[in-house]
Amino acid sequence: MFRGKTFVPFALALLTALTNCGRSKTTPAQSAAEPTETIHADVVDAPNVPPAIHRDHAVRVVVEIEVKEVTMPIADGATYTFWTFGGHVPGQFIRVREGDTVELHLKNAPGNKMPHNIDLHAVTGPGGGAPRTFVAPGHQTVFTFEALRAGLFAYHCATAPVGMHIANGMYGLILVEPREGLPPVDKEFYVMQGDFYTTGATNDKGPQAFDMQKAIDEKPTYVLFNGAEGSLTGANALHAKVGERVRMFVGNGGPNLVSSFHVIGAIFDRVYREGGTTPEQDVQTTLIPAGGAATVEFTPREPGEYTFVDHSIFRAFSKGAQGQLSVEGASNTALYADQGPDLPFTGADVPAATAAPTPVPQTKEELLAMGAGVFDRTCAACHQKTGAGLPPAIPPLAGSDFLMADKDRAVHIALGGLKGPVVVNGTTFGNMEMPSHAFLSDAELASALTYVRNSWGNTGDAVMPADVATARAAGVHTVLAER
Ligand code: HEC
Ligand SMILES: [Cu+2]
Repeated sequence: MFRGKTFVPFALALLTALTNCGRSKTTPAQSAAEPTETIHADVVDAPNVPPAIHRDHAVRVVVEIEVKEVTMPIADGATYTFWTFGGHVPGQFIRVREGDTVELHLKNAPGNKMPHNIDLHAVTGPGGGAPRTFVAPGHQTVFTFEALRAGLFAYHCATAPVGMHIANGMYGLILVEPREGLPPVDKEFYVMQGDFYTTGATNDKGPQAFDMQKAIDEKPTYVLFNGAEGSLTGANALHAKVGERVRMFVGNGGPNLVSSFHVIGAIFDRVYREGGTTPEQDVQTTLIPAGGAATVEFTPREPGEYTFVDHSIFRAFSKGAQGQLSVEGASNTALYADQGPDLPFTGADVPAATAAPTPVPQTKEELLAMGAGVFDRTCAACHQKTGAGLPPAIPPLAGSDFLMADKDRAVHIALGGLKGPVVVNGTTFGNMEMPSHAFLSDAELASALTYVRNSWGNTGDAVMPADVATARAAGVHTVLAER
Protein backbone atom coordinates (compact mmCIF):
# COMPACT_ATOMS: atom_id res chain seq x y z
CA MET A 1 0.00 0.00 0.00
CA PHE A 2 2.80 2.47 0.83
CA ARG A 3 3.84 2.69 -2.75
CA GLY A 4 3.19 4.97 -5.65
CA LYS A 5 0.85 7.92 -5.15
CA THR A 6 0.10 7.64 -1.45
CA PHE A 7 3.65 7.13 -0.35
CA VAL A 8 5.01 10.43 -1.59
CA PRO A 9 2.62 12.78 0.31
CA PHE A 10 3.06 10.68 3.44
CA ALA A 11 6.84 10.95 3.29
CA LEU A 12 6.60 14.69 2.68
CA ALA A 13 4.32 15.14 5.67
CA LEU A 14 6.71 13.15 7.83
CA LEU A 15 9.65 15.19 6.61
CA THR A 16 7.85 18.46 7.30
CA ALA A 17 6.90 17.30 10.77
CA LEU A 18 10.50 16.35 11.49
CA THR A 19 11.86 19.63 10.14
CA ASN A 20 9.54 21.62 12.39
CA CYS A 21 10.15 19.42 15.41
CA GLY A 22 11.14 21.44 18.45
CA ARG A 23 10.16 24.81 17.00
CA SER A 24 6.54 24.64 17.97
CA LYS A 25 4.66 22.36 20.29
CA THR A 26 1.16 22.84 18.97
CA THR A 27 1.53 23.31 15.22
CA PRO A 28 3.80 20.75 13.65
CA ALA A 29 3.62 22.06 10.11
CA GLN A 30 2.88 25.29 8.33
CA SER A 31 -0.35 25.20 6.42
CA ALA A 32 -2.11 27.58 4.13
CA ALA A 33 -5.28 26.95 6.09
CA GLU A 34 -6.24 28.97 9.10
CA PRO A 35 -3.68 28.48 11.87
CA THR A 36 -4.67 26.33 14.78
CA GLU A 37 -2.19 27.78 17.26
CA THR A 38 -3.32 30.90 19.11
CA ILE A 39 -1.02 33.33 20.90
CA HIS A 40 -1.60 36.64 22.70
CA ALA A 41 0.29 39.57 21.25
CA ASP A 42 2.58 41.55 23.44
CA VAL A 43 1.48 45.12 22.65
CA VAL A 44 3.74 47.78 24.16
CA ASP A 45 3.90 51.55 24.54
CA ALA A 46 6.32 53.80 22.64
CA PRO A 47 9.25 54.21 22.50
CA ASN A 48 9.46 50.45 23.05
CA VAL A 49 8.52 47.72 20.61
CA PRO A 50 7.65 44.08 21.24
CA PRO A 51 10.50 41.59 20.70
CA ALA A 52 11.36 40.25 17.25
CA ILE A 53 9.40 37.23 16.04
CA HIS A 54 11.25 33.94 15.67
CA ARG A 55 8.35 31.77 14.56
CA ASP A 56 8.52 29.96 11.23
CA HIS A 57 4.80 29.45 10.87
CA ALA A 58 1.60 31.44 10.96
CA VAL A 59 -0.53 31.65 14.09
CA ARG A 60 -3.71 33.30 15.21
CA VAL A 61 -2.62 36.40 17.15
CA VAL A 62 -5.01 37.90 19.67
CA VAL A 63 -4.42 41.64 20.02
CA GLU A 64 -6.26 43.54 22.73
CA ILE A 65 -6.35 47.32 22.64
CA GLU A 66 -8.31 49.63 24.90
CA VAL A 67 -9.22 53.10 23.70
CA LYS A 68 -8.74 55.64 26.49
CA GLU A 69 -9.57 59.35 26.44
CA VAL A 70 -7.03 60.92 28.77
CA THR A 71 -5.87 64.41 29.73
CA MET A 72 -2.07 64.61 29.74
CA PRO A 73 0.68 67.20 29.25
CA ILE A 74 1.23 68.21 25.61
CA ALA A 75 3.96 70.75 26.41
CA ASP A 76 5.47 72.37 29.45
CA GLY A 77 2.55 73.64 31.56
CA ALA A 78 -0.08 72.80 28.93
CA THR A 79 -2.48 69.85 28.95
CA TYR A 80 -4.65 68.35 26.25
CA THR A 81 -7.35 65.69 26.20
CA PHE A 82 -5.89 62.98 23.97
CA TRP A 83 -7.87 60.10 22.51
CA THR A 84 -5.56 57.11 22.52
CA PHE A 85 -5.15 53.48 21.57
CA GLY A 86 -3.92 52.17 24.91
CA GLY A 87 -3.44 55.34 26.98
CA HIS A 88 -0.51 56.97 25.19
CA VAL A 89 0.32 58.67 21.90
CA PRO A 90 1.17 56.93 19.67
CA GLY A 91 -0.97 53.83 20.15
CA GLN A 92 0.49 50.53 21.26
CA PHE A 93 2.88 48.86 18.82
CA ILE A 94 1.52 45.66 17.28
CA ARG A 95 3.99 43.11 15.90
CA VAL A 96 2.86 40.11 13.88
CA ARG A 97 4.26 37.91 11.13
CA GLU A 98 3.30 37.83 7.47
CA GLY A 99 0.49 35.27 7.07
CA ASP A 100 -0.71 35.52 10.68
CA THR A 101 -4.41 35.80 11.38
CA VAL A 102 -4.95 38.80 13.63
CA GLU A 103 -7.89 38.70 16.04
CA LEU A 104 -8.23 42.29 17.20
CA HIS A 105 -10.25 43.04 20.33
CA LEU A 106 -11.06 46.75 20.40
CA LYS A 107 -12.37 48.00 23.73
CA ASN A 108 -13.83 51.45 24.37
CA ALA A 109 -13.33 52.40 28.04
CA PRO A 110 -16.58 53.02 29.92
CA GLY A 111 -15.64 56.58 30.95
CA ASN A 112 -15.01 57.68 27.34
CA LYS A 113 -17.29 60.16 25.62
CA MET A 114 -16.90 59.13 21.99
CA PRO A 115 -17.38 56.05 19.83
CA HIS A 116 -14.23 54.92 18.02
CA ASN A 117 -13.00 52.33 15.52
CA ILE A 118 -9.74 51.31 13.84
CA ASP A 119 -8.46 51.36 10.27
CA LEU A 120 -5.23 49.38 10.00
CA HIS A 121 -3.24 49.91 6.82
CA ALA A 122 -2.08 46.29 7.16
CA VAL A 123 -5.62 45.11 6.39
CA THR A 124 -6.74 44.08 2.92
CA GLY A 125 -10.40 45.02 2.61
CA PRO A 126 -12.58 48.14 2.27
CA GLY A 127 -12.16 50.58 5.14
CA GLY A 128 -9.20 48.65 6.55
CA GLY A 129 -11.35 47.37 9.38
CA ALA A 130 -13.05 50.62 10.29
CA PRO A 131 -16.58 49.57 9.25
CA ARG A 132 -16.25 46.37 11.29
CA THR A 133 -14.87 47.83 14.52
CA PHE A 134 -17.18 50.72 15.43
CA VAL A 135 -17.53 50.57 19.20
CA ALA A 136 -19.33 52.77 21.75
CA PRO A 137 -17.97 53.66 25.22
CA GLY A 138 -18.32 50.71 27.59
CA HIS A 139 -18.35 48.19 24.73
CA GLN A 140 -15.85 45.98 22.92
CA THR A 141 -15.76 44.35 19.54
CA VAL A 142 -13.70 41.72 17.71
CA PHE A 143 -12.43 41.93 14.15
CA THR A 144 -10.29 39.32 12.43
CA PHE A 145 -8.07 39.72 9.38
CA GLU A 146 -5.14 38.04 7.72
CA ALA A 147 -1.87 39.98 7.56
CA LEU A 148 -1.25 39.25 3.89
CA ARG A 149 1.68 41.59 3.22
CA ALA A 150 4.81 42.35 5.18
CA GLY A 151 5.61 45.97 6.01
CA LEU A 152 5.38 48.70 8.62
CA PHE A 153 1.85 50.05 8.62
CA ALA A 154 0.04 52.90 10.33
CA TYR A 155 -3.28 52.38 12.03
CA HIS A 156 -5.71 55.08 13.14
CA CYS A 157 -9.22 55.78 14.23
CA ALA A 158 -11.58 56.51 11.34
CA THR A 159 -14.69 57.64 13.18
CA ALA A 160 -16.21 60.93 11.99
CA PRO A 161 -14.89 63.55 12.19
CA VAL A 162 -11.89 61.44 11.20
CA GLY A 163 -9.42 64.33 11.23
CA MET A 164 -10.38 65.20 14.79
CA HIS A 165 -9.91 61.65 16.07
CA ILE A 166 -6.47 61.51 14.43
CA ALA A 167 -5.51 65.01 15.58
CA ASN A 168 -6.33 63.93 19.12
CA GLY A 169 -3.71 61.18 18.92
CA MET A 170 -5.55 58.13 17.62
CA TYR A 171 -2.78 56.45 15.62
CA GLY A 172 -0.08 53.85 15.99
CA LEU A 173 1.99 51.31 14.06
CA ILE A 174 1.59 47.65 13.23
CA LEU A 175 4.66 45.81 11.97
CA VAL A 176 4.05 42.76 9.82
CA GLU A 177 7.42 41.03 9.78
CA PRO A 178 8.33 39.21 6.58
CA ARG A 179 8.24 35.39 6.88
CA GLU A 180 12.02 35.25 7.09
CA GLY A 181 12.07 37.95 9.78
CA LEU A 182 14.02 41.23 9.88
CA PRO A 183 17.82 41.24 10.17
CA PRO A 184 18.79 41.32 13.86
CA VAL A 185 19.78 44.67 15.40
CA ASP A 186 20.86 45.79 18.86
CA LYS A 187 18.20 48.38 19.60
CA GLU A 188 14.70 48.99 18.29
CA PHE A 189 12.64 52.11 18.98
CA TYR A 190 9.16 53.35 18.16
CA VAL A 191 8.68 57.01 17.26
CA MET A 192 5.62 58.58 15.71
CA GLN A 193 5.10 62.16 14.63
CA GLY A 194 1.82 64.03 14.80
CA ASP A 195 0.58 67.59 14.33
CA PHE A 196 -1.64 69.13 17.02
CA TYR A 197 -4.09 72.02 16.97
CA THR A 198 -4.67 73.73 20.30
CA THR A 199 -7.01 76.67 20.90
CA GLY A 200 -4.18 78.59 22.56
CA ALA A 201 -0.95 79.58 20.86
CA THR A 202 2.17 77.41 20.97
CA ASN A 203 3.55 77.36 24.55
CA ASP A 204 0.37 78.84 26.09
CA LYS A 205 -0.10 77.30 29.53
CA GLY A 206 -3.12 75.55 30.97
CA PRO A 207 -5.71 73.16 29.51
CA GLN A 208 -5.87 73.32 25.73
CA ALA A 209 -8.83 72.28 23.60
CA PHE A 210 -8.82 71.07 20.00
CA ASP A 211 -9.12 73.87 17.43
CA MET A 212 -10.99 72.62 14.37
CA GLN A 213 -10.34 75.76 12.29
CA LYS A 214 -6.56 75.55 12.78
CA ALA A 215 -6.74 71.86 11.80
CA ILE A 216 -8.68 72.66 8.63
CA ASP A 217 -6.22 75.45 7.83
CA GLU A 218 -3.33 73.02 8.51
CA LYS A 219 -1.76 75.45 10.97
CA PRO A 220 -0.61 73.31 13.88
CA THR A 221 0.43 74.82 17.18
CA TYR A 222 2.55 71.73 17.88
CA VAL A 223 4.37 69.15 15.79
CA LEU A 224 5.48 66.41 18.15
CA PHE A 225 7.12 63.04 18.40
CA ASN A 226 5.26 60.62 20.65
CA GLY A 227 2.51 63.01 21.65
CA ALA A 228 4.23 65.53 23.90
CA GLU A 229 7.00 68.05 23.83
CA GLY A 230 10.00 66.51 25.58
CA SER A 231 8.68 62.96 25.32
CA LEU A 232 12.01 61.90 23.78
CA THR A 233 14.48 64.50 25.04
CA GLY A 234 16.52 65.01 28.21
CA ALA A 235 15.59 62.39 30.80
CA ASN A 236 13.35 60.73 28.19
CA ALA A 237 16.03 60.45 25.49
CA LEU A 238 16.59 57.12 23.76
CA HIS A 239 19.87 55.35 24.55
CA ALA A 240 22.39 53.32 22.56
CA LYS A 241 26.10 52.57 22.58
CA VAL A 242 28.74 53.35 19.97
CA GLY A 243 28.75 50.55 17.39
CA GLU A 244 25.28 49.30 18.20
CA ARG A 245 22.93 48.86 15.31
CA VAL A 246 19.83 50.99 15.82
CA ARG A 247 16.49 50.46 14.12
CA MET A 248 13.76 53.06 14.44
CA PHE A 249 10.20 52.38 13.41
CA VAL A 250 9.03 55.87 12.53
CA GLY A 251 5.42 56.64 11.80
CA ASN A 252 3.54 59.78 10.95
CA GLY A 253 -0.04 60.05 12.17
CA GLY A 254 -0.56 63.46 10.61
CA PRO A 255 -3.40 64.38 10.37
CA ASN A 256 -2.00 66.96 7.93
CA LEU A 257 1.77 67.30 7.70
CA VAL A 258 4.29 65.06 6.00
CA SER A 259 7.55 64.57 7.88
CA SER A 260 11.11 65.08 6.64
CA PHE A 261 12.59 62.74 9.19
CA HIS A 262 16.27 63.28 9.89
CA VAL A 263 18.75 62.25 12.59
CA ILE A 264 21.34 65.01 12.95
CA GLY A 265 24.78 63.46 12.60
CA ALA A 266 23.74 60.06 11.21
CA ILE A 267 23.24 58.58 7.78
CA PHE A 268 20.56 55.93 7.49
CA ASP A 269 22.46 53.10 5.85
CA ARG A 270 19.11 51.39 5.35
CA VAL A 271 15.64 52.87 4.99
CA TYR A 272 12.57 50.83 4.31
CA ARG A 273 10.88 53.75 2.61
CA GLU A 274 7.20 54.25 3.28
CA GLY A 275 7.20 51.08 5.35
CA GLY A 276 7.84 48.83 2.35
CA THR A 277 10.01 45.74 2.23
CA THR A 278 12.88 46.72 -0.07
CA PRO A 279 15.49 48.80 1.72
CA GLU A 280 17.07 51.87 0.19
CA GLN A 281 20.66 52.64 1.16
CA ASP A 282 22.52 55.70 2.45
CA VAL A 283 19.71 58.16 2.98
CA GLN A 284 20.05 61.47 4.86
CA THR A 285 16.41 62.51 5.32
CA THR A 286 13.41 60.36 4.59
CA LEU A 287 9.95 61.58 3.77
CA ILE A 288 7.18 60.02 5.82
CA PRO A 289 3.69 60.72 4.54
CA ALA A 290 0.75 61.36 6.82
CA GLY A 291 -0.67 57.92 7.49
CA GLY A 292 2.65 56.31 6.61
CA ALA A 293 5.82 54.98 8.13
CA ALA A 294 9.47 54.18 7.48
CA THR A 295 11.96 51.91 9.15
CA VAL A 296 15.38 53.51 9.41
CA GLU A 297 18.61 51.81 10.47
CA PHE A 298 22.04 53.15 11.30
CA THR A 299 25.01 52.54 13.58
CA PRO A 300 26.26 55.52 15.61
CA ARG A 301 30.08 55.58 15.54
CA GLU A 302 30.73 58.52 17.83
CA PRO A 303 29.30 59.19 21.31
CA GLY A 304 27.04 62.17 21.97
CA GLU A 305 23.55 63.46 21.45
CA TYR A 306 21.92 62.68 18.12
CA THR A 307 18.90 64.94 17.80
CA PHE A 308 16.20 63.76 15.46
CA VAL A 309 13.87 66.23 13.86
CA ASP A 310 11.31 66.92 11.21
CA HIS A 311 13.75 68.80 8.94
CA SER A 312 10.98 71.23 8.04
CA ILE A 313 13.03 72.89 10.69
CA PHE A 314 10.77 75.50 12.26
CA ARG A 315 8.65 72.56 13.39
CA ALA A 316 11.67 71.28 15.31
CA PHE A 317 12.71 74.53 16.92
CA SER A 318 9.37 76.27 17.34
CA LYS A 319 6.74 73.55 17.53
CA GLY A 320 8.41 70.72 19.41
CA ALA A 321 9.42 68.18 16.73
CA GLN A 322 12.63 67.03 18.41
CA GLY A 323 13.85 63.84 20.02
CA GLN A 324 17.25 62.60 21.11
CA LEU A 325 19.28 59.46 20.85
CA SER A 326 21.98 59.59 23.49
CA VAL A 327 24.99 57.48 22.51
CA GLU A 328 27.67 56.38 24.96
CA GLY A 329 31.08 54.95 24.19
CA ALA A 330 34.60 55.80 23.14
CA SER A 331 35.28 58.72 20.84
CA ASN A 332 36.84 58.19 17.44
CA THR A 333 38.68 61.38 16.48
CA ALA A 334 39.88 59.97 13.17
CA LEU A 335 36.23 59.77 12.16
CA TYR A 336 35.01 62.93 13.84
CA ALA A 337 37.82 65.22 14.95
CA ASP A 338 37.64 67.97 17.55
CA GLN A 339 37.28 71.54 16.38
CA GLY A 340 40.59 73.10 15.30
CA PRO A 341 42.03 76.32 16.74
CA ASP A 342 40.16 79.59 16.26
CA LEU A 343 42.04 81.72 13.71
CA PRO A 344 41.30 85.17 12.36
CA PHE A 345 39.77 85.39 8.92
CA THR A 346 39.40 88.81 7.38
CA GLY A 347 38.42 87.69 3.92
CA ALA A 348 41.73 88.91 2.53
CA ASP A 349 44.47 86.54 1.46
CA VAL A 350 46.45 85.29 4.40
CA PRO A 351 49.91 86.84 4.02
CA ALA A 352 52.69 84.39 3.36
CA ALA A 353 54.90 83.67 6.35
CA THR A 354 57.87 85.18 4.52
CA ALA A 355 56.14 88.48 3.71
CA ALA A 356 57.60 91.56 5.30
CA PRO A 357 55.63 92.69 8.37
CA THR A 358 53.25 95.58 7.67
CA PRO A 359 54.73 98.75 9.16
CA VAL A 360 52.81 99.97 12.20
CA PRO A 361 51.11 103.29 11.37
CA GLN A 362 52.39 106.16 13.50
CA THR A 363 50.63 109.30 12.33
CA LYS A 364 46.93 110.10 12.03
CA GLU A 365 47.29 110.12 8.23
CA GLU A 366 48.84 106.67 8.23
CA LEU A 367 46.13 105.43 10.56
CA LEU A 368 43.38 106.88 8.34
CA ALA A 369 44.90 105.29 5.23
CA MET A 370 45.07 101.86 6.82
CA GLY A 371 41.74 102.28 8.66
CA ALA A 372 39.69 102.73 5.50
CA GLY A 373 40.68 99.24 4.35
CA VAL A 374 40.17 97.61 7.75
CA PHE A 375 36.75 99.23 8.07
CA ASP A 376 35.65 98.14 4.58
CA ARG A 377 36.75 94.57 5.13
CA THR A 378 35.55 94.14 8.70
CA CYS A 379 33.08 96.71 9.96
CA ALA A 380 31.24 97.67 6.77
CA ALA A 381 29.47 94.32 6.55
CA CYS A 382 27.29 95.55 9.40
CA HIS A 383 27.75 99.31 9.69
CA GLN A 384 27.78 99.80 5.87
CA LYS A 385 30.42 101.63 3.85
CA THR A 386 28.54 104.87 4.43
CA GLY A 387 28.62 104.35 8.21
CA ALA A 388 24.84 104.64 8.20
CA GLY A 389 24.24 101.24 9.85
CA LEU A 390 21.14 99.15 9.21
CA PRO A 391 18.33 100.32 11.47
CA PRO A 392 16.66 98.93 13.49
CA ALA A 393 19.42 96.39 14.28
CA ILE A 394 22.72 98.11 13.53
CA PRO A 395 23.36 101.65 14.71
CA PRO A 396 25.06 104.29 12.59
CA LEU A 397 28.64 105.34 13.13
CA ALA A 398 28.19 108.35 10.88
CA GLY A 399 27.38 111.29 13.16
CA SER A 400 27.05 108.96 16.14
CA ASP A 401 26.93 110.91 19.42
CA PHE A 402 27.51 107.65 21.26
CA LEU A 403 30.71 106.89 19.35
CA MET A 404 32.14 110.37 19.71
CA ALA A 405 31.26 110.81 23.39
CA ASP A 406 33.84 108.36 24.73
CA LYS A 407 36.96 107.30 22.86
CA ASP A 408 38.06 104.77 25.45
CA ARG A 409 34.63 103.11 25.43
CA ALA A 410 34.79 102.86 21.61
CA VAL A 411 38.13 101.03 21.93
CA HIS A 412 36.60 98.57 24.38
CA ILE A 413 33.55 98.05 22.11
CA ALA A 414 35.76 97.29 19.12
CA LEU A 415 37.83 94.88 21.21
CA GLY A 416 35.16 93.11 23.24
CA GLY A 417 31.90 93.72 21.41
CA LEU A 418 28.74 95.44 22.64
CA LYS A 419 25.50 94.25 24.15
CA GLY A 420 22.60 96.67 24.05
CA PRO A 421 20.35 98.44 24.47
CA VAL A 422 22.38 101.37 23.22
CA VAL A 423 20.99 104.83 22.37
CA VAL A 424 22.53 106.48 19.30
CA ASN A 425 21.27 109.93 18.38
CA GLY A 426 18.10 109.34 20.38
CA THR A 427 17.28 105.96 18.81
CA THR A 428 17.55 102.77 20.87
CA PHE A 429 19.32 99.76 19.34
CA GLY A 430 19.46 96.49 21.20
CA ASN A 431 18.12 93.49 19.36
CA MET A 432 21.53 92.45 18.02
CA GLU A 433 24.93 92.18 19.64
CA MET A 434 28.17 93.42 18.16
CA PRO A 435 30.77 90.60 18.24
CA SER A 436 34.28 91.02 19.61
CA HIS A 437 36.97 92.11 17.13
CA ALA A 438 39.90 91.21 19.39
CA PHE A 439 41.28 89.02 16.59
CA LEU A 440 42.38 92.22 14.80
CA SER A 441 45.80 93.60 15.65
CA ASP A 442 46.23 96.73 17.76
CA ALA A 443 47.20 98.67 14.63
CA GLU A 444 44.19 97.42 12.68
CA LEU A 445 41.75 98.29 15.44
CA ALA A 446 43.38 101.66 16.10
CA SER A 447 43.26 102.54 12.43
CA ALA A 448 39.61 101.47 12.02
CA LEU A 449 38.59 103.50 15.05
CA THR A 450 40.57 106.53 13.86
CA TYR A 451 38.85 106.15 10.51
CA VAL A 452 35.30 105.99 11.92
CA ARG A 453 35.98 108.88 14.28
CA ASN A 454 37.09 111.01 11.30
CA SER A 455 34.65 110.10 8.53
CA TRP A 456 31.11 111.01 7.48
CA GLY A 457 31.15 114.29 9.41
CA ASN A 458 32.78 112.90 12.56
CA THR A 459 35.91 114.65 13.77
CA GLY A 460 38.09 113.47 16.58
CA ASP A 461 41.66 112.71 17.52
CA ALA A 462 43.45 109.56 16.49
CA VAL A 463 43.28 106.24 18.33
CA MET A 464 46.85 105.03 18.64
CA PRO A 465 47.89 101.35 18.54
CA ALA A 466 49.22 101.88 22.08
CA ASP A 467 45.69 102.89 23.23
CA VAL A 468 44.35 99.56 21.96
CA ALA A 469 47.24 97.67 23.54
CA THR A 470 46.50 99.27 26.90
CA ALA A 471 42.79 98.43 26.66
CA ARG A 472 43.59 94.88 25.58
CA ALA A 473 45.95 94.45 28.52
CA ALA A 474 43.22 95.71 30.88
CA GLY A 475 41.01 92.84 29.71
CA VAL A 476 38.77 92.09 26.73
CA HIS A 477 35.09 91.84 27.65
CA THR A 478 31.72 92.60 26.12
CA VAL A 479 30.71 96.17 26.84
CA LEU A 480 27.24 96.40 28.37
CA ALA A 481 25.71 99.62 27.13
CA GLU A 482 23.67 101.56 29.63
CA ARG A 483 20.78 103.67 28.43
C1 HEC B 1 28.52 91.63 12.84
C2 HEC B 1 28.09 92.99 12.75
C3 HEC B 1 29.03 94.08 13.25
C4 HEC B 1 30.35 94.27 12.89
C5 HEC B 1 31.19 93.44 11.94
C6 HEC B 1 30.74 95.45 13.60
N1 HEC B 1 29.74 95.96 14.37
FE1 HEC B 1 29.79 97.61 15.53
N2 HEC B 1 27.90 97.23 16.15
C7 HEC B 1 27.13 96.21 15.70
C8 HEC B 1 25.89 96.22 16.43
C9 HEC B 1 24.73 95.25 16.24
C10 HEC B 1 25.96 97.29 17.32
C11 HEC B 1 24.89 97.67 18.35
C12 HEC B 1 24.92 96.67 19.48
C13 HEC B 1 23.83 96.88 20.48
O1 HEC B 1 22.72 97.20 20.07
O2 HEC B 1 24.10 96.67 21.64
C14 HEC B 1 27.24 97.91 17.10
C15 HEC B 1 27.67 99.04 17.77
C16 HEC B 1 28.86 99.69 17.53
C17 HEC B 1 29.28 100.90 18.17
C18 HEC B 1 28.53 101.71 19.19
C19 HEC B 1 27.25 102.28 18.66
C20 HEC B 1 27.41 103.39 17.64
O3 HEC B 1 26.73 103.34 16.62
O4 HEC B 1 28.20 104.30 17.90
C21 HEC B 1 30.51 101.19 17.67
C22 HEC B 1 31.37 102.37 18.06
C23 HEC B 1 30.85 100.15 16.75
N3 HEC B 1 29.84 99.28 16.68
C24 HEC B 1 32.03 100.10 16.05
C25 HEC B 1 32.42 99.08 15.20
C26 HEC B 1 33.70 98.97 14.55
C27 HEC B 1 34.81 99.99 14.65
C28 HEC B 1 33.68 97.81 13.84
C29 HEC B 1 34.83 97.20 13.04
C30 HEC B 1 36.06 97.02 13.75
C31 HEC B 1 32.40 97.20 14.05
N4 HEC B 1 31.65 97.99 14.88
C32 HEC B 1 32.01 95.99 13.49
C33 HEC B 1 27.45 95.27 14.74
C34 HEC B 1 28.68 95.12 14.18
CU1 LIG C 1 -11.63 57.65 17.54
